[in-house]
Amino acid sequence: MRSWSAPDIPSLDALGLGRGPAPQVHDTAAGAARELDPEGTARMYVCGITPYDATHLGHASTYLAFDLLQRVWRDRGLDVTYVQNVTDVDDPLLERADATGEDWVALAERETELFRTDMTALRIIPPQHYMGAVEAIDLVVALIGRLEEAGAVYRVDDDLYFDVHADPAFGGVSHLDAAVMATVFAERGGDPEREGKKDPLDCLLWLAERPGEPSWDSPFGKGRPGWHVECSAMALHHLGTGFDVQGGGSDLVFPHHEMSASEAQVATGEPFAKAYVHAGMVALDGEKMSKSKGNLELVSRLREAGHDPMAIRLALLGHHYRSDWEWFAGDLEAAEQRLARWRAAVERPAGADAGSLVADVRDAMSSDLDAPRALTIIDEWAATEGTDESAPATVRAVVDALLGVAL
Ligand code: 5CA
Ligand code: ZN
Repeated sequence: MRSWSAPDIPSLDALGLGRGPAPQVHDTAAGAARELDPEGTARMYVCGITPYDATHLGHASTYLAFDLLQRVWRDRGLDVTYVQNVTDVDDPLLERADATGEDWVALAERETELFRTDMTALRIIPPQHYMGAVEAIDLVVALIGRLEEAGAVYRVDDDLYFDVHADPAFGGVSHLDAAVMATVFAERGGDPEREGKKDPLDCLLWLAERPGEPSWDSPFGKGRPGWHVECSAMALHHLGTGFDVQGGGSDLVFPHHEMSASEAQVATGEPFAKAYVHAGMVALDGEKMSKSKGNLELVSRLREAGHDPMAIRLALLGHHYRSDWEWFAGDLEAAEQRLARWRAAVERPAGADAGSLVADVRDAMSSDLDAPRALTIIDEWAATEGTDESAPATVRAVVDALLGVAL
């Protein structure tokens, strides 16, 4: 499906500032930071929205984290092939459409379009391949066929399940023990209690047609894809195996990223991603911001209220991407003041020498995307007077290239 328009990204190299260092990023599977420095092109898949409600600040914060990683890679001189999905057919979407009486396709299209508008306003770099689950049905069917050949598929009634024991590396993303997996699986869309399954953790690959629900033809009968296999199929199709980063919020570590990695690994015999990178959860009123609970602060609502998207972006940048944090309206006021201070500082005819600032911001951003540290470095520069006439333009370019904030 259509992606959204890309922001301009200045090249610091072209401005004579050289190239930045390789990023060190925390890999959930390794439990440690890893250097992510591929040759030539970095390949990244980030799990996209389920479009049954509007983009909230939790979504924005997660996509911002991967936007920052792209900026570090680009500053290093790499190209980035970036893929993102839209889960445009799944239980929560169909349930919402049913509850409100809206056509599920129209609901998904409307919310996906709002998401594109929000991402554009926040200057989030778009994926080159933006693909809906509906568009990927053939890819999913082909992948399930490969899993069948590998002996990893069985039926419960007319539904198809993936046998998690077919993957010797199962558990290698989350490292959770079986009891915790069963609890989390039940909380996040799984069905550990279903009778007829070989293992409670086995996950759905193909859901046979249900009355009143959309379905597609397949060699296994009419139905629709399970959630996890959708992402395995799209990532493998666009990126192949062993791509650099599988990303998303930390609520996707298990079961989603564990299952999609296992399915891909059993089908191909190769590791799925090199690193699994997860953003922390944003809360509101003491609880994880979520469409299902309704405790949301929407990007579109803040924009409509007249807040500058660059201030929204700065407010999100004030929190390290891996931390869980709570949104307070005061964050936005503070970010608006910071934005005004920075804008005034880059409008000055001269400022303090920015030579060490460039290196320091690069160091912060390549050290597990430490945006809060980068903000402090810019704050200090903005608060200092100086006579370097080239410094304001340099700082403007650094803030744009590495933090994505247009001053
Ligand atoms: N469509 C699936 C992924 S294939 C999905 O999780 N959709 S979602 O709409 O629920 O979430 C979209 C992205 O936002 C996911 O990466 C998810 O991890 C992230 N996310 C959801 N809620 C929050 C939150 N409160 N804070 C931070 N990130 C969040
Ligand atoms: Zn996904």
